[in-house]
Amino acid sequence: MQPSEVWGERWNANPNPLARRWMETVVDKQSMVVLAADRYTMAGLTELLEDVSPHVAALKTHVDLVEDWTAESWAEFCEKAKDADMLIFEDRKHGDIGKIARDQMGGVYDSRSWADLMTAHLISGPSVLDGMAEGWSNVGRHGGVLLLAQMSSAGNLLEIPGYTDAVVDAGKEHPACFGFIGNGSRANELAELRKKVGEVKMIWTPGVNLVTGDAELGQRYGDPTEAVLAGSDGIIVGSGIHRSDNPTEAAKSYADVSWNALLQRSGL
Ligand code: S5P
Repeated sequence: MQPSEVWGERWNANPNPLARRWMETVVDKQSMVVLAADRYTMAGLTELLEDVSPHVAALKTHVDLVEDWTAESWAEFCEKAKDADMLIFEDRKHGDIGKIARDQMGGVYDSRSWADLMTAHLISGPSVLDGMAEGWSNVGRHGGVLLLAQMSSAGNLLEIPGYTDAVVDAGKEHPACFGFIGNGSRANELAELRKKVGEVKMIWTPGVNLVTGDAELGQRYGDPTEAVLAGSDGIIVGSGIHRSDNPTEAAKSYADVSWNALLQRSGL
């Protein structure tokens, strides 16, 4: 199958190379799964990646969760993910002023050198997007920012009226914005977000699990099929895969549900 068949105008009209890369990988792997690789050791992460990589289209990391992190082991891990055709997405949730966000992409972890995508809150204003674009450009790379427009956790303050709209308005116009994080646990709110975002920018959704409902420490889960039908372009799945007794099978199940939902959404 070709990306244009599955994504239609979303593919044909999209000028952003990272967005096109994502849409292509989804079709190649028949999976919209963004793996939230929330494990705490390099061995645990590497084992997970090896178990699931055929069914996962992007790798989301929290680099500061890793207890035995070294620059060498991380470089090797990222290389494995790239070889398996995954975009690497550091879920840093930047939120400082532009110049500090830019410089926080250097430092010990040097995320600007290995992450293709990164999250940010827009709480400090649009300079965070300019700063992050500079961060990548300082090492000769282009990356994309996913702005948090909604969150999956109960009681989050992004729900205060007006906030999501302001984030979408700023992100839609900014070339460094790859897309938005939407809340996968509330399909109706996600559908509203999709209307505001339009067709060009991506929406990726955490808070999805085959077992729905309230979870640990305020996390909420919705059904991945409903999330995709409501407009999600990538389902972020963590414990549903990495805490499963059989991560390979779990990853395949999430890949299948997401792919079937995408085909249904596209009328195929
Ligand atoms: O609103 C959010 C935004 C994010 S990026 N809610 C989230 O849960 N996330 C991230 O998605 C979170 O940091 C974690 O890495 C992942 C969800 O993991 P799970 O185990 O609950 O599926």
